[in-house]
Amino acid sequence: VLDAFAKVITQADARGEYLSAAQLDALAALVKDGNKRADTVNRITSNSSAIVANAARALFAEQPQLIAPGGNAYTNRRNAACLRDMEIILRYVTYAIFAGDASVLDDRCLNGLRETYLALGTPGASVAVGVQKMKDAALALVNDPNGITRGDCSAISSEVASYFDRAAAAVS
Ligand code: PEB
Repeated sequence: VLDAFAKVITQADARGEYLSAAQLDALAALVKDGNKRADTVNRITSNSSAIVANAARALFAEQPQLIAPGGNAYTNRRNAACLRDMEIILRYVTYAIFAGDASVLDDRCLNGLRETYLALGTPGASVAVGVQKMKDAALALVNDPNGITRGDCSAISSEVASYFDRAAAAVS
């Protein structure tokens, strides 16, 4: 598991070089905007249950065959497994946001997930739709101007979006 600092240090060390000016600038920007990152993780974390439940409800409304008899989320056991999977993915996305690096998401959640779903017969494309719905909800929270100092959240928003997109691409 790497964070944004460990990532550039590992890369520089592999070449036996000092950190470059561009790398130092990028890390300084990360520190400067650290409160945006922490607020983002806090907002998503404290709304995680609603994010997961609303995304699953919307997914099942769009793809009712999933919860119809014979569907992949039919029966309480499979429905619970589905909600749990979405919760796990969201949790690793929040770790990646806080670390400023996707490696924790890749290594501990997405690696082998496509193969797992193939083996289970779980439709990965449907999981990806659920992940995209969680992304929309998370971005709405990140960009909600209520109760927070207003600022430019475009960089953190696109970074947040990229982790959800990465998860969706890994299973679809
Ligand atoms: C991945 N998901 C399931 C299983 C595993 C994962 C390993 C099999 C074991 C089990 O049932 O618990 N586990 C999960 C994950 C990590 C992990 C992400 C990362 C660290 O350790 N079914 C649908 C929807 C979708 C879904 C499209 C959006 O119709 C998910 C939710 N995952 C789903 C279902 C099962 C499952 C298992 C229904 C149960 C499948 C079955 O037993 O038939």
